[in-house]
Amino acid sequence: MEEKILKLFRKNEDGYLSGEEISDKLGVSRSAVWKHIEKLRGLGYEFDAVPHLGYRIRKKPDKLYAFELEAILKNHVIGKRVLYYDTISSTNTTAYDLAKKGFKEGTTIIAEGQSKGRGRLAREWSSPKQKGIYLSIILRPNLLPYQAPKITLITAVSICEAIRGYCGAEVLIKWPNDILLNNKKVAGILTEMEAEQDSINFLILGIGINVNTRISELPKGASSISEEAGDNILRIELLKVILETFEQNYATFKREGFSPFRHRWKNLSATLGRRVRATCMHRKIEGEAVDIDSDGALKIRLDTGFHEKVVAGDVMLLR
Ligand code: BT5
Repeated sequence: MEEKILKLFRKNEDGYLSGEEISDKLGVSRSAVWKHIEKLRGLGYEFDAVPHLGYRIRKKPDKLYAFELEAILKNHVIGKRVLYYDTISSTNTTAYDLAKKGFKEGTTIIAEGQSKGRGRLAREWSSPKQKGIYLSIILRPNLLPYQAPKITLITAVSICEAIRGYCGAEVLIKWPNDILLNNKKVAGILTEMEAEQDSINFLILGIGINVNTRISELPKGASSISEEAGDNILRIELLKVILETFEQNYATFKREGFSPFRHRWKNLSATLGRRVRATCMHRKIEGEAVDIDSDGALKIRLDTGFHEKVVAGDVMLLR
């Protein structure tokens, strides 16, 4: 019922709606309308209530409520179904459990905060409540397991394109999964999957973005879009743009593979042309990052002149 009331207000953007109109349109009593308005107040909506005119929404809460997102999202697959949580341990863990139960491709788990947000290799992901965007998407791509890293790369491209389009911040990608702004990490991607030897059952795409987070709430070397780009950002609007950009890119990827993204990734790269130290399974490889190949592996030119490819791992930018 609260969602229906919000829908009525959405149709009537600047005007007032009287309790009577709402009760007529929704077929409930005036006192029921009042109770639902109180419930919405509890969710953070602020109303002006003027005698003879009725109610008007003065302010919406800065929340990523599923029903608010669904009302503005133009997607067909990604985020078609959204599960919203105030705080959970990790959206990736919840998404994994739901994927095992058969939830469809595109199902998106969103949380305002995470108590055990994860990075790769069991690292921690700081997830201050209501400051960032923490989400996981269930994907069921028809790929071989070794091709999964490409999903991380097209996601990185999508996040950069969305942030640049939405607020102009010049974010770049540090291979494989970091999004940097002014050389500081503002977002990360965690891709996990359940796979057989020759097929992926499902893949969980986890995305964490520091949007309005203060530097003091983040680990060293991290920052947020608002800290670097100035303004306080409407998280739900940015989230919409990210999901819409990803849906388009994921559809292109399914049709045409990674090749349309390779040059876009290179244009957004903070890695290529830099001297790097890559750590891959305890091995350290140092040299100049010169390219990514058609599978998304990073090509490094060693000081000896030979090249090595790194398929997975961490990269430190040296100069
Ligand atoms: C990542 O790992 O960058 C992947 C982060 C994915 C987070 C999302 S949030 C939604 C979903 N649910 C989850 O539980 N996770 C995903 P990695 O490359 O391993 O980087 C981890 C390192 O980044 C940590 O060891 C810290 O040094 C640093 N870090 C931790 N929290 C950070 C933050 N909020 N912003 C920037 N850096 C952070």
